[in-house]
Amino acid sequence: EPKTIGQRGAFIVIEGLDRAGKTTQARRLCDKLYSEGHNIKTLRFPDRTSPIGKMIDSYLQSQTEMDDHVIHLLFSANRWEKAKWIEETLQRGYTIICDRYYYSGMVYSAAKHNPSLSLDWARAPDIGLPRPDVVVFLDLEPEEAEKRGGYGDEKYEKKEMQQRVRELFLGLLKTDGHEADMKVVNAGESVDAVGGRIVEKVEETLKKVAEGKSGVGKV
Ligand code: 2DT
Repeated sequence: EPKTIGQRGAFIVIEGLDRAGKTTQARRLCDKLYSEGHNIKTLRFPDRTSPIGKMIDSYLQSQTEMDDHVIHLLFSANRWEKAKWIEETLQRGYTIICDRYYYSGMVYSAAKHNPSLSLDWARAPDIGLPRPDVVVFLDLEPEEAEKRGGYGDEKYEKKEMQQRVRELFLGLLKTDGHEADMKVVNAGESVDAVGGRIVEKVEETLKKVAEGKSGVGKV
């Protein structure tokens, strides 16, 4: 019998740097929770399938140029397209495992050093989105990422950019927003070890949600 009947699901976000293993770990977590009887849905941002997602994809592949603010707002709009679905799906008892969310939105845009695009400016359009119950940040040193075969060809996959993104992610932990609640996991270890750490963080959260101690909040 599914564990989640009559109870809302948990909203779990996996964040991190390129090459940190987010996609692999999200899939593993999905399999594990599913085998334990949870109802699961997965999600990833950017969701490149919608019309806005296709514009984002074209930008990331350097086929379209866009002002930094414009692409930022498209990434945010791409989340708003899914906001209602996220809320309804959680209420229906599904736990959602989401690969990237607005934390990536804030830090990748702020990492561009555009003087009119601060971290605060970057956060604003995401205010009001469903707030995750837990965010696991997979941290990886850029040197380690390079050892894993280097970066791909997309827009942000350059060493200096990744370095700034990492500093900004780690900086979020020291702010007074709830971004500071991210759980950091060292992604430099083996797939199994990292997976085990993620499960620890997630189980704590599932317990809180089951006990009604984690409200469905807003960003
Ligand atoms: P993937 O490689 O995970 O598909 O990400 N990004 C992502 C942003 O700049 N802003 C956002 O809001 C999100 C969700 C991170 C593609 C790239 O898009 C970046 C890497």
